[in-house]
Amino acid sequence: MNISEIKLYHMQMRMKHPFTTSFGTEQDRDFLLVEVKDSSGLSGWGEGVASERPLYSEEFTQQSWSMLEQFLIPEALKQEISHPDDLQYLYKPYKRNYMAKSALEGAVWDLYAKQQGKSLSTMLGGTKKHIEVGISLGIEDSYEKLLENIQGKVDEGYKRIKIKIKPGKDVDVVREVRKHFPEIPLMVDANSAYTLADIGTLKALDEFKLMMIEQPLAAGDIIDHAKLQKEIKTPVCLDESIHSYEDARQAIALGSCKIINLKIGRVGGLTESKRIHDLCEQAGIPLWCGGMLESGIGRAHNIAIASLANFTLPGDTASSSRYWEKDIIVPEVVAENGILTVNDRPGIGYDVLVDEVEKHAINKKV
Ligand code: OSB
Ligand code: MG
Repeated sequence: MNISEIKLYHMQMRMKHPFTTSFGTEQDRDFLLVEVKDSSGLSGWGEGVASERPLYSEEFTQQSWSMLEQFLIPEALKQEISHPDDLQYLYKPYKRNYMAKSALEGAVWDLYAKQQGKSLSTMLGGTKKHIEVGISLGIEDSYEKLLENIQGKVDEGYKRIKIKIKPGKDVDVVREVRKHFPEIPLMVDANSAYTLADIGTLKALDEFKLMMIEQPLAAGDIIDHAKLQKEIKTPVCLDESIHSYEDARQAIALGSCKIINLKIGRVGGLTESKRIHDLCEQAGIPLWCGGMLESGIGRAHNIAIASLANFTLPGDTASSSRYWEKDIIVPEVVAENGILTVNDRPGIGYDVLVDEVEKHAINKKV
């Protein structure tokens, strides 16, 4: 593959609304972009989805920057890469740092697809032309605000509603939501806020016909989740416990979950995402594509991976306008009645607004 230059951008973009989970509130999104160029003038783009602080996982933006600057970019420029899959082998000696690896790998995948004149979805083996999307709603101080948020998103046509929960904001909140919305496809995400000592609370959630409960127990845990899944009817979905094909294989073998939320950044890139997809397809474990409050660039990658057949549940890849006044791609991502159309233009299929990228970049490196 012809790669002539790799550029790194440290971005800061303010979201329209603050987003609160069990681990904190975020409104100023701090993330990375990687641009990989070839000598013919084509550019591939990838997004580094770590946050400013290591609250969701151990990774954070400045760490991803260092990882890319010191190790991953020099490695990619030193070796001849014939296919984006090669990066997995190149990066294997460097432990974890999946979001940093994924940022560069995603840019290389986009460039590779553009060089072949094919869409990223096609290059990854995607078959769906339309994907269903849901929405993830943060914790609110009042029921009124949460119910209003849900009503708005139901009216927009989102295919399922996910609400964040934390100890003290769980069973009563879900009961209130179900009182007003008895039939909507509903799920909860705890972002690892509970332990097995809270089994009573988690069991109490069983009565609300939830599609699933996402990551109730500790990040990385698959042992206690397996115990929990045996005690509750609601399917457990793992997010922060799955960082690789091996994690997914072990979780499935132990019965730790019935569903997996796949995030490209969390598992180190599209090549690993595809392996996990194929494993889950064979094991009968449905997937959906999670989100990390991405800009349009990360969002475009999410849409491409979600076009694979075993992404059978609505994902968190909502419209650009849910997050941003103005996204950094055109056209913006628009879910119509909860359905996204998979782009068939080359690569990620959206044009990056480089002026907008420059406007929000607080640091750059060539
Ligand atoms: O746990 O899925 C999560 C956002 C940031 C970090 C973790 C999570 C989330 C979301 C929002 O739920 C998903 C999105 O809309 O991008
Ligand atoms: Mg989650």
